Amino acid sequence: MDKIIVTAGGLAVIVGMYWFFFGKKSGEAGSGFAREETKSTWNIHVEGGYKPNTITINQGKPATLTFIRTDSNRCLEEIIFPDYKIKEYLPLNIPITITLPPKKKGVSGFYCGMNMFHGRIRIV
Ligand SMILES: [Cu+2]
Repeated sequence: MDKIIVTAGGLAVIVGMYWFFFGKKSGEAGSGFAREETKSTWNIHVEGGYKPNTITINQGKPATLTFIRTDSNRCLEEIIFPDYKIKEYLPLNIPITITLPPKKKGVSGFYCGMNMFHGRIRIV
């Protein structure tokens, strides 16, 4: 009888732990995803890289990205979106707006003229 109680108790602990970890993990993933902001208009500050360097946009909805470069590093004066065949010059302190037509879901990237600084575009 004692053995059965111990086994049942052990099982309850295992189930509890499973519920705790699994439940918590899926909850975190869910809320983490919900917290991820999806916008079609983004302002990106170019200063020692791209801030933010990951943006989330909606598929099929044109996204307007405005870049303002305040970093005099010439490395950042050019921006390239290889998937969209877009190459733009970012003058210092002058906002430049780029419109992207996000056709398919997934992750796309952009980088500076020398491929040193990177940004990510998530299309959801
Ligand atoms: Cu560069």
